[in-house]
Amino acid sequence: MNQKQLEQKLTSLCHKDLRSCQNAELYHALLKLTQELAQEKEHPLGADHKKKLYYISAEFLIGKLLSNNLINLGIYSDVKEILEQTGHNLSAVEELEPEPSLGNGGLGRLAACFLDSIATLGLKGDGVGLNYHFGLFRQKFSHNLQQEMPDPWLENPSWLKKTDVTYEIPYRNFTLTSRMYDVQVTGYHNRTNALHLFDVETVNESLVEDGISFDKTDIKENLTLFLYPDDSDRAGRILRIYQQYFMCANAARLILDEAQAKGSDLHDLADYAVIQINDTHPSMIIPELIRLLTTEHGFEMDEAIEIVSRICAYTNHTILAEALETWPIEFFKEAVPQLIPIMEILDDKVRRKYDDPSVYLIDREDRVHMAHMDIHYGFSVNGVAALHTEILKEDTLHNFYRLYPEKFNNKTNGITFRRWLLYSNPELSDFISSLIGEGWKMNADELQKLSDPKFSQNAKVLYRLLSIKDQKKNQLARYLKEYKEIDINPESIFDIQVKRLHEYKRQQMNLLYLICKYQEIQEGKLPTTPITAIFGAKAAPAYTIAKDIIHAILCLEQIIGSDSKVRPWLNVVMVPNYNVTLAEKLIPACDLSEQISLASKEASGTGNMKFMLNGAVTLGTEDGANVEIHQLVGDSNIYIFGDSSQTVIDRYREGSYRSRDYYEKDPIIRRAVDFITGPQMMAAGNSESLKRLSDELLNKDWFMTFPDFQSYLKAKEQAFRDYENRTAWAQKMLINISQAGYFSSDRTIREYNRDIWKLS
Ligand code: 26Q
Repeated sequence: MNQKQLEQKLTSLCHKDLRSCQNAELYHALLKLTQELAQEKEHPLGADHKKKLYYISAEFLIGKLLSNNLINLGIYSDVKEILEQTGHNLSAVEELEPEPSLGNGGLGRLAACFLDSIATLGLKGDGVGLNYHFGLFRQKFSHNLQQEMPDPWLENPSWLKKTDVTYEIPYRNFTLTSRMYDVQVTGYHNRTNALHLFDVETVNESLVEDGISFDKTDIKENLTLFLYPDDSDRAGRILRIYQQYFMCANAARLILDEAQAKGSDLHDLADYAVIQINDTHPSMIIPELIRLLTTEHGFEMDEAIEIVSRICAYTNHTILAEALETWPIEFFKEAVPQLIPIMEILDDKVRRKYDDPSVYLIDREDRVHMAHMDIHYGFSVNGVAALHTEILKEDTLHNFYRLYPEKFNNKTNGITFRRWLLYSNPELSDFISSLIGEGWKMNADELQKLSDPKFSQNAKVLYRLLSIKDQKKNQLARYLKEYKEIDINPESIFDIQVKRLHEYKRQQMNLLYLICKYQEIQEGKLPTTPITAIFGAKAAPAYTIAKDIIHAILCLEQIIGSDSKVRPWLNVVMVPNYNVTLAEKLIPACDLSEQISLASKEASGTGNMKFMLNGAVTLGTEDGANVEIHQLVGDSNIYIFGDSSQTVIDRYREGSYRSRDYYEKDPIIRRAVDFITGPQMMAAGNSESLKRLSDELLNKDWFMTFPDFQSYLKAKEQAFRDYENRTAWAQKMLINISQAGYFSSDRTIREYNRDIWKLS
């Protein structure tokens, strides 16, 4: 469709001249247009390839879809121009689109990037998940505390299309009728796949009371209300089982139906389907498929197990003990007793074969280890970055690796460059294309051409790179002012840490640094260039210490904000409601990317890749994919600090760490920690919360901020010094961009397909 035709089509969808349209009318027309164009690229069932991938995930953090779809359909610039010519502005139209927050962080965003790459590579693969009505909560700050509010995203019209597919999903004492809703997944200049989100028609949104609390007892009415309902009590935890089973039972029926529709007799299911289990949340797909094959399709148990084991592959995203799902068997008894005999058979087979209780499915306390089921009864186990996979093999899952070395493989994460560069940073995209042509958009490795000395030694290129960064910093400053009433100085260094709030990610270490900096500036030691430290993070509603960390950051923000001497030199900003939409604006504007998790704890990280691609320089530990970033860019283009993962793992094993020793010996640490409960903070905040945080650091500090602190300080100061040499800094930026091609999710998906899915 050329620009003229597009304009005519939009006019007919609006039923009036575009000039007289409101933004809401334009948004609805664009939504319809996009859906029609995307539909033309759908491939009917069975028309092309026989085998299909089902990517099952409790989270799909897809972000807003309008611009992404326009880009993938190749009409973004035409639409933008049409709007401008008729007196409108695409950004203003985008503001009307609600962001579906159907995920919480990296795992959900990864699933969304993967769907984009699967479609872009022309592979037949759909996502399967749940249609949460409220997704993750909307975050507000009041009195320096996080408040959680529901975040509705479903409206009419929406990207979600009702389908005719419905199933009867059995629970212990009732049955729910499900319905499948589809969101189109457009590939970049390629096919359209689907994200299938299942829902129950009986959900009752009016159950939501004050904030995000609701009555957890009536499953029919609350099943898909929220992503991660508060699981601090038993009812909340059982609700998660109901949700997970709902996702898996629907997925299982869909997979069997589609295979049969394509001619499978189910004995040959492996020729028609492969399932990627995204962390353990969808693990019930294994016993449910076995159950359906044996009870409804007449299979013998052994053959059913064999068939299912040949199609399921499991991805592990974490080594943190508390995130490895184990559920008391009584929860299953209460919600889905039909799975228990199957899981007992699966456990029994393991016990007969292996004399090692650490690999059993059901432990002595009658808890089911979901990951164990995936590893025994799946054909592939992958970690999400090289270091993470090594730690799984050598440490966390070592006893499984000894049994099944052939199942283990690494798939280093990636990100879609369509959203994280083409869309979020068109200025940089266009500049890259002007230097090396457009080929990098299809083949990200071509970015390496940017490391040619003819660019890295070229003053004009470096100057332009810096001026694009300035432009993005100015755009961010304007946006924060207009939409969040936050003032930041675009001439300052933008030092950014945005990610879920978790102690292992160590926002508290950044906080301690900023306290030191504040104290230094007060004493007259000024930085050469002012610093803006930006945080964005949501804390799980029941995670007390995470909320204490947010509280302390907000208190510091307030203290510095009212200190006229320090304020021009240091600004601490915690942006509320960090989400995909904000990430798209923050990341391109960043100078220094904080990736400071305790080595061994961050499985991969994907924010680190987005920052690098946009020309930020990383300040990070040798953790997750930082290790691979470091290898690619070399020592002089990254700031690495802190203890190695081996040192950390050994220190945990010895149990030798005492944070108080560091506090007593190191006056800098002592002064910063004392500040948390000092008079200024106490006046700004809540003494109980501040005291709890300080006690946690002094008596536990489980994620070892103190041992890394001096090394963090040194590396960060070095980065700020280096920033002053603008040419040298621009060279670091360029090298980072040039090496980012490896982190395209197209590369990751090619590897999944080559080693695991084997789709044609
Ligand atoms: C577990 C049990 C009960 C309730 C909830 C959970 C739960 C929920 C979400 C456990 C884990 C998650 C999310 C994990 C996650 O986002 N992991 C991140 O995955 C990214 C993609 O692979 C990695 O880059 C990050 O390093 C990893 O932290």
